[in-house]
Amino acid sequence: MSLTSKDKDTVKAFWGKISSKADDVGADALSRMLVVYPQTKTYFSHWKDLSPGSAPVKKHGKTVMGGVAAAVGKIDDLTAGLLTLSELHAFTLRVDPANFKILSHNILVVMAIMFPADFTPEVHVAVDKFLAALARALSEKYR
Ligand code: HNI
Repeated sequence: MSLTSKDKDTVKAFWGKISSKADDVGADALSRMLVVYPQTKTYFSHWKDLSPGSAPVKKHGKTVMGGVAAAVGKIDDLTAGLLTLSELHAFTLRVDPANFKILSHNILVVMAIMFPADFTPEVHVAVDKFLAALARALSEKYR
C-alpha cells in the first residue's frame, strides 16, 4: 500500500519533532531487536558487547537512524534513494530481508514509548507505512 501525500506530510512532521532524539530511538530499537529477536545477533557477532545500551549498539543505533533520516528526505523515491544501502545489506552483509520488518517494528515500538503524545493513531499508521516502504526498498536488491 503506497504512501499518500498525507502520509508523507505526517511522517515528515513527526520526524521533525523527534529527530533530535533519533540516536536514542536507534539505540533503544537496536537493543530491543537484539534481546527480543536474538537470532539477529548473528549479524553483529564481530562486536565485543551486544548488551542493551553498549557502545557498539549505541553507535550502530545512530548509524541506522542516519539511514532512516536519509530515507525521510527521499520519501518520494525510496527504492532509488536506498539502492546502495540495499546492495550493502543484500550482497555484503547478507542480511535476511525478514529482519528489516523486525527492526522497523522495534523502531515503531520505541517511538510509541518515547513520544506517546505525538504518536497518535494517524502518526502510527503513516510511520508504519513509511517503515514498511523503507523495508521494501532495502529488500529491492534481493529480488
Ligand atoms: Ni543495517 C550497516 C541502515 C536494518 C545489519 N545499516 C548499516 C549502515 C546503515 C544501515 C546506514 C551503515 C552502512 C555503511 O557503513 O555505509 N540497517 C539500516 C536501516 C535499516 C537496517 C535504515 C532498516 C530500518 N541492518 C538492518 C538489519 C540488520 C542490519 C535488520 C540485521 C539484523 N546493518 C547491519 C550490519 C551492518 C549494517 C551488520 C554493518 C555494521 C558494522 O558493524 O559494520
